[in-house]
Amino acid sequence: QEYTALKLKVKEWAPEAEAAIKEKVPEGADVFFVPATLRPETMYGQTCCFVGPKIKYGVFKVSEKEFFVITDRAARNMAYQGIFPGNGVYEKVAEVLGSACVGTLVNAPLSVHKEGVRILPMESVLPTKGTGVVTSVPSDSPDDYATIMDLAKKAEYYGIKKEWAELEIVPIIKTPSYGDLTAPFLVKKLKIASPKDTKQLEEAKELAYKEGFYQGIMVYGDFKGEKVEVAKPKVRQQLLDAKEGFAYAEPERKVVSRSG
Ligand code: ZZB
Repeated sequence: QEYTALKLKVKEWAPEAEAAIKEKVPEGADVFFVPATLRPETMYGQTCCFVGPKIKYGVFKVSEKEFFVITDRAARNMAYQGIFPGNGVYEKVAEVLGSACVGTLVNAPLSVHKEGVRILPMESVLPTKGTGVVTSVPSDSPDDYATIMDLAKKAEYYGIKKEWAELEIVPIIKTPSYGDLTAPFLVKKLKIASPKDTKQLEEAKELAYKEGFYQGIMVYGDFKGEKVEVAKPKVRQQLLDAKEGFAYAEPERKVVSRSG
């Protein structure tokens, strides 16, 4: 599974996370949340970034100036992919729970939201997949759309500011069947009421992947008007060239997975 890992630089820490990492990261160093995505062409539409509230994350040293927030498992994998300075070596300088990070403001590369996006909680984040950090694109990911709707509805319960979950959802890709906001369309069509409707969400995800990849046309960004199939590797390459992203491969898993 070949992912694009994206570097979301922390602009302002949530207080609890700040307390956990303070004095463990040198002053002036940059810390990045690093989600893994299969859909680099949708990065314009990022409106927040999810962590599992109960997941334990490490803060790993890439250099004196750069630190990554990811799971231990992802750090171990990255250590064999030339992402850290020494082969097989990864230095953890701090640990922080996902819930402590909620509210942190990060810069999301390519996102229309230049002011930054917030770290928000998502119960369904798997600690065993990708980096355990998931960037949210509610225009094109049904899971993300269902989750932000729920977060906005129950903001107080989740201990977040409602407006953190209400950033504008801008059309990125249009398809003949679902219009220019695929995820909201499918969530409505399949009558998905909450992130707990996992069976329908799985179906919506499959439909969104297929239609988006084979029929999608970009309606935003440098490759506006081009087919998704064609634009996808180009957007990815831009992120790699700008050092805002890097390739991250997931070791073989037992389940059969689709190719990215
Ligand atoms: C941004 C994005 C935009 C994604 C989209 C999807 C879609 P899959 O599809 O199951 O093989 N993801 C990554 N890591 C995790 C994790 N640890 N827990 C839960 N979800 C995770 O998985 C790949 C996608 O699942 C990734 O690509 C990521 O969300 C999420 F418009 O990144 B994606 C129709 C899907 N659209």
